[in-house]
Amino acid sequence: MIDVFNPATGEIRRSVAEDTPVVLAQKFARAKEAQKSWASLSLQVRIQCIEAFRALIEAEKPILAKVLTLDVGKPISQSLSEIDGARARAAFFVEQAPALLREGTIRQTGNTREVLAYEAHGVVVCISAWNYPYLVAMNVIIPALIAGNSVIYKPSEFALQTGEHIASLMHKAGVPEDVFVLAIGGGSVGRELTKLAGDAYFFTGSHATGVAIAQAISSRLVPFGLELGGKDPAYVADDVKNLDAVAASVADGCFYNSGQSCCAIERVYVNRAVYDAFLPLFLKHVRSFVIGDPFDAATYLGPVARAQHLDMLDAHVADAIAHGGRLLLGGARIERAGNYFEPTVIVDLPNHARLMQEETFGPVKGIIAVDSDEEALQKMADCSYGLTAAVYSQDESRGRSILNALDTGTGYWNCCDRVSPYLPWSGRRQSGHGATLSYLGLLAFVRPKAFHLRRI
Ligand code: TXE
Repeated sequence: MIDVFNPATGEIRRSVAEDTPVVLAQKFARAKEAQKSWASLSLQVRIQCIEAFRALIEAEKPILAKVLTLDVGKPISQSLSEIDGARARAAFFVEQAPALLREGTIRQTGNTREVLAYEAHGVVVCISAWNYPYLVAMNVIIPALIAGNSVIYKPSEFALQTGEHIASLMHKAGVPEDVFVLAIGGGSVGRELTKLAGDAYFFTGSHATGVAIAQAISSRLVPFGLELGGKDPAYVADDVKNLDAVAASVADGCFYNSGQSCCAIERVYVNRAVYDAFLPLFLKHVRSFVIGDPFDAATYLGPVARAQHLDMLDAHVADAIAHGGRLLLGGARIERAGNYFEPTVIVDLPNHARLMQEETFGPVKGIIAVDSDEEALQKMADCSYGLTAAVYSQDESRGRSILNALDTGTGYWNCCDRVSPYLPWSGRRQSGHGATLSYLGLLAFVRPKAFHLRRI
């Protein structure tokens, strides 16, 4: 059994039985069988189901947002925004699929026609996460279904009711129950899914679990995608003009969703020439964030989703201070029901402190002053993750020269913490393997088939 909590109150909402290995094997067998008929439908019919799913999400948005906030403690305004974002991602794949997946003659040479076609993998296993349950799921399940795969979808145990809603709306939209199958449970159910003969695996979660999944399936040589953590840096150069606007952007990038975003700004470097002016502006914006009941429309900072996460936040604060860090704001749990932690800002800490190296994934941030772009680059690169990096500067070439030198899948100039379905979303080093979104994120769910057709 797994207990489902309300992160804002700490109360248990319900206890849910996890799928047993036998149940999972039966679900898998049904998905394998059903995939053949799903793939034999026309692309247009599959797209129509996704369009119907999008319409249902819009129609049921208020209740879906309420459940999302109940599941993970996300402020209701951010839950509504996430659902809108999920619809936009699905719309991207609907728009792009017909042209991208169409069979085509690549070349006619002599009397031989060279043709490229795409085929579905078969059964795609999607093991998903709790921080953006809709967005993270859409990256995988929408392109997988459009491409003709069946999907076994295991939502995070911390976003279970949201996962149940996604499944029920998908079935209501016309995707057969055996084509989109919900697997219920936590890590042990995820582990069990890696033992089944999935034809492709797509995972979002921690680096450690991503490695465990890749190792578990590696002997089967099936394609897999891993969207893991990040330790995303932001650098404020000495030539920025509107320092207050930059401070507001960096503060939002740090604390949106209580910092529980893989592309949240995790660490901040500020050129010493503007450091003394930046800090009070940054603190002003952080202090303006409303902390409270996630169902209050004014709330910007709710609880963190998982109670055990508070221990890690405490540990990162303690380590930073033990290394000489100076606490400017917050630093402790908030004395109230639920998993609340004060928005916390620590300065004067070394770059090797845990807060500047390990994924904190919460409302605790470190800021370090640097004397040059070279020092900023050196400190930003000193990390085992490679998801995103941001540079704030008036000069695009100055920003690009730093971003080009950093080994990350995404670079931001004068912005941060944003994902576009039109651009690939990829992590390097400990941040992941493969790409979702963009045309790459659609082709990840098919296999190419080359035909050499000669008329004789
Ligand atoms: O991840 P887990 P959690 C990072 C972030 C966060 C940390 C832990 O730093 O603090 O990961 O989050 C399933 N085989 N990100 O605990 O444990 C599990 O049931 C197969 C960043 O959520 O990796 C859940 O469905 N599956 C990330 C999913 O894996 C297993 C978003 C993720 O769980 C499994 C989320 C196993 N051995 C967390 N163990 C991002 N990129 O945004 C667990 N699972």
